[in-house]
Amino acid sequence: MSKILVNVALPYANGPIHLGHVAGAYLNSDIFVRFLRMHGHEVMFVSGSDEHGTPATLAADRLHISPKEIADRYHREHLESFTKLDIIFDIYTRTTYPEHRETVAEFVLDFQKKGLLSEHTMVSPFCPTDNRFMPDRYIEGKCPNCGFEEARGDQCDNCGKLLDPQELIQPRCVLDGTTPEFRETKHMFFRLDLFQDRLIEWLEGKDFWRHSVLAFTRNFIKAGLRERPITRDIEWGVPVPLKGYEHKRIYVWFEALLGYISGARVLSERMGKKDYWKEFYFDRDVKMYHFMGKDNIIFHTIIWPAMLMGRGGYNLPYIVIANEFLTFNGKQFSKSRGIGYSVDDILKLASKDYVRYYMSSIMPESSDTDFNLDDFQSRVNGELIDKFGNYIHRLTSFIANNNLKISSSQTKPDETDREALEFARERINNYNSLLERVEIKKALGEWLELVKYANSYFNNAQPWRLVKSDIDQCVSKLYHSLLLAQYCTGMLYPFVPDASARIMETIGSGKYRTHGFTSDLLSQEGSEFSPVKGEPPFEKLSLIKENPNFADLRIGEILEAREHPNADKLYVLKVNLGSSEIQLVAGLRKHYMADELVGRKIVVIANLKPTKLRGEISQGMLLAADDGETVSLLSPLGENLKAGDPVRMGQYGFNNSGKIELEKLKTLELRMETAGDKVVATALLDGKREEILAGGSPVTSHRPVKEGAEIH
Ligand code: B3M
Ligand code: ZN
Repeated sequence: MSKILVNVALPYANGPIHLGHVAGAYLNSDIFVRFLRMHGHEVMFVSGSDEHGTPATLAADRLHISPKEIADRYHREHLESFTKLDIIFDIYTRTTYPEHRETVAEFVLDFQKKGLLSEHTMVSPFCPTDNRFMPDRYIEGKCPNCGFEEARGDQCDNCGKLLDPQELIQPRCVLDGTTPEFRETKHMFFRLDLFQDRLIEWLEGKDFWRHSVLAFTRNFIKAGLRERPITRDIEWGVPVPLKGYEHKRIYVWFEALLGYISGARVLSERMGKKDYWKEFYFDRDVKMYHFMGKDNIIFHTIIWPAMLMGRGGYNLPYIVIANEFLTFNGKQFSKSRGIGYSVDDILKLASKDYVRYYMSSIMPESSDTDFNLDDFQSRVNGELIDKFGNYIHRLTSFIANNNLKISSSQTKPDETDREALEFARERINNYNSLLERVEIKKALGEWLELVKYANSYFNNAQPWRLVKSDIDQCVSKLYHSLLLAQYCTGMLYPFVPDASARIMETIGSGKYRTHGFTSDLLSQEGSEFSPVKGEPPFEKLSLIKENPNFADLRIGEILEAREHPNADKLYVLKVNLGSSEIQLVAGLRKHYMADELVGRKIVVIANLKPTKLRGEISQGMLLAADDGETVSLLSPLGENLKAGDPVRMGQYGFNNSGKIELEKLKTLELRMETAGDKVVATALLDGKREEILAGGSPVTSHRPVKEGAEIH
């Protein structure tokens, strides 16, 4: 038993938490922490909101509100989203806390005293339109390294290279498109160059890290470490405690890292043990784990340890664990680009247990992995429910239906039972050593192996026969089946805590009743069972429900638009539906020029019975919003959408392939509604408003229309 510090990257409080974040750092760290606590370790689990920096100001500038409002809103929402997923930190701190400013000031002043800071004049982008210096992130352009067109002034999202805005080819201001001037300004620099040798030496003991993290870090250092500016010409941020820097702020990364320390301090104060955090940072036996997505590696493997070395006396990270990316249809999750699900969106479709289970099973540990609704449904139904849930249900109902009392004192293990216990012991030992190395996916694989084994143990034992022929033998087999159930449930706990607690109640585990999930998995102490008969522990996951209107909504791409020969309000459109092309007649001539239509992605009802409109055949219908003044086509967000992709209404999709009459659609009530900061398309289904979703993201209109606008 030891003290372990688990720090998870502080997400920017600038937009909703999505499944990409969850898979990147938050779910795996929560699983790890639950696992550690199960083994009796004293863990401090820290994360929080990274509130400063241009991610927050950019979001604020776009919405015309203050960065503080953005940060307040998303801090609250993030904490709610994590809580809803049973991701529970000991402290979810904020970088706007006074304790954080104090910590930052202490570090900066100490670095200055030690000669670890130096002042230089640098050239920064200055926007002549706004008459101010622009943060690096406000400048975009072409990446000099990989040619990506939308590289940001601080880093290229495509190849990961850290950049200076001057390095961008054809830089432009993201707010108004102006080409920035580059002007001189003074800044304080951190002497990262002084740490080159010490970092190399420190990394020598780190061969147990994931290869990708270590190799990336070593290459970065090999290229030579340079001093890095740690101040910025902005207003929103942590003040710089140095003379002449009253109007500047600390660079967001430099202070956000210190959020781990200030968060631990805030937690200690809240616990009434002011110096508790020091035990974690100064006691040499404590291991410090860091979790993050792969785009945060360099900050945690180079800058952060250098800062701790510079300050002196602090523990250095024990391990830095960076996951790869979760993708959605092959693209990186991004709420702002409309790719994938936010936590709140996915929880409308599936329970937290199912989300945690599926995300664990596809955790992007060694390569990017793809999130897919159909895979989600089949893993949960096939593994968690059919294999595990059914096992528990068959076992407990059999015992209850036959009124059996199961007691360990009555059991006489035979060869098969000893084999079963040995098999379980091996699985659990593997599971333990995998989770110690934070190998989530493989550890879950060990669980699944044991679940399958338990099923065949139970089937082979045939208790329904023994109950008639040999009751002692029957009870003994059931006892061992319950023991296997207890092992499986205990192993599942870090992944799916809520359901595991319920199932421990169902099997009536005495061990669980006294220890909860805090005792060694293999210990059989207290393993008596009083199972209760109940409902099956899980309900089948059905992500896609039949839409009661039977409308098959799809993404269409307009290939051609020509004027209807016999009607001056109508166009005849040729629309690509992926696997087919159809012709549509649409009354859009008053609202769109033909060339505005061509190439546009739209939402189409693709399964209408064809009709003729003034002599031209129409094989479907497109959706447009009309608020009385503006008519706008619905426009699915997300550049990754392809023609033919299904469009869902909440979790309602289309499973059937029949054609429907126009008449049938009379019941489909569609309307534009406000959701967050957007006006999005919705449908009324089973008495509830459901968002119309393409690729998991809401469908909007490309011209602004008012809330309440009807959709035709
Ligand atoms: N906020 C980056 C991110 O959210 C950054 C992490 C800070 S950890 C100190 O991806
Ligand atoms: Zn690049």
